[in-house]
Amino acid sequence: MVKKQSVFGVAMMMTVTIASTGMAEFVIPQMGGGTIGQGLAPMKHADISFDGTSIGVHVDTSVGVPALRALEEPYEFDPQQPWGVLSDKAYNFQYGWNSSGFLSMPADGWIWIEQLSSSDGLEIYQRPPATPAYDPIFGTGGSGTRWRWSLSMTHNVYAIENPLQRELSAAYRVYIGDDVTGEPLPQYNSAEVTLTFAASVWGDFDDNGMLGCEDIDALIGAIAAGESDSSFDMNRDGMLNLDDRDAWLRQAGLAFPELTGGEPISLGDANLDGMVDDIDFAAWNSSKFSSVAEWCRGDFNADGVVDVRDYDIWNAGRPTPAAIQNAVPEVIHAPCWLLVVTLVRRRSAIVRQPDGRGSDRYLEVTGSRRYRDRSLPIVRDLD
Ligand SMILES: [Ca+2]
Ligand SMILES: [Ca+2]
Ligand SMILES: [Ca+2]
Repeated sequence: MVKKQSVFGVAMMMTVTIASTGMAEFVIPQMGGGTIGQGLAPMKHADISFDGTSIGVHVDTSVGVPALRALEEPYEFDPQQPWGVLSDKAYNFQYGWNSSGFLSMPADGWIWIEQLSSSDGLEIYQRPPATPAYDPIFGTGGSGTRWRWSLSMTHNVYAIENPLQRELSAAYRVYIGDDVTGEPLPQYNSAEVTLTFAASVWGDFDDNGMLGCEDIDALIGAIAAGESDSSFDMNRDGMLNLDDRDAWLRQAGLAFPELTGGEPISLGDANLDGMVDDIDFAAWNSSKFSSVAEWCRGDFNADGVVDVRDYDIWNAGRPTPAAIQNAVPEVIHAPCWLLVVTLVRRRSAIVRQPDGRGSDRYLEVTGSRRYRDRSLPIVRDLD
């Protein structure tokens, strides 16, 4: 795969183009997502039965949990085609609604499927034999939550743009409803089933299921080095720059709403705990004037050095800067001022020295626990 790159020197920041136009190769959706065809990703059927009174559903457990996968360069979906709705999304259509045998419908009813719940961001589009193909269903795009099944094997497609979790699911009730309206007919018994999916968390570059320092440090390092690795292109604009840093911070904020209220992680929040405070200052302080291209050690602007520009970012990100501003009456952009800051702070603070980078500086994606970094130095102002 050929990647072209060009560098625009703007101040100290580089913007690298990842892909040039005209290189895209259009493909059609494959059952396993990405370019994984049916041979590698088998069908996984939810077999539906009806005995005249009750609906039954049985999901094939011999096939593993389907994985939502996105296309990788240079492959793209033609936006002019119906399946263009899957562009930039991880997707899969291994799951299929299937009849477990001959199905005889009552005179007044038909088999309907209602989506009861689904993971945030999960989208569903119908596929043949349902028509029109790739129309949104099951609540996607404001569509109805009920869907009339044709009784023929149907593999609808599940898609998500920026997965926040490794495990996603969608729950359904399969029932006999009015042939036209889908209103449930109470004389028949329904069945419920949950379909589960695996996904890679967007921005989890080391694929450990968590968004943490390892991930944003890798991103910052790639931006600082002027790399052209498209896997870091968080906002999918074909360039690698601070917009991708900001997109990662937005994604992390969405992943940890209990810390951030769903707002982006703030600039200057070195340890990603949802607060910009002295702990983050200490991270910056322990790396200052070093060639370090790591967010969690204070390179907030991804220029490969930890310096006064990063300090300014931290300072601007503080919700209540009173303590620092009391100690530092005015900001002077010079190394000598930083020495003053350090001296003032050493007089006015108890500083526990850092013990290097820890492995536990992360926030657990699947957990709701607040994970405060213990490996970073604690700075406690006395004033
Ligand atoms: Ca990670
Ligand atoms: Ca913090
Ligand atoms: Ca910097």
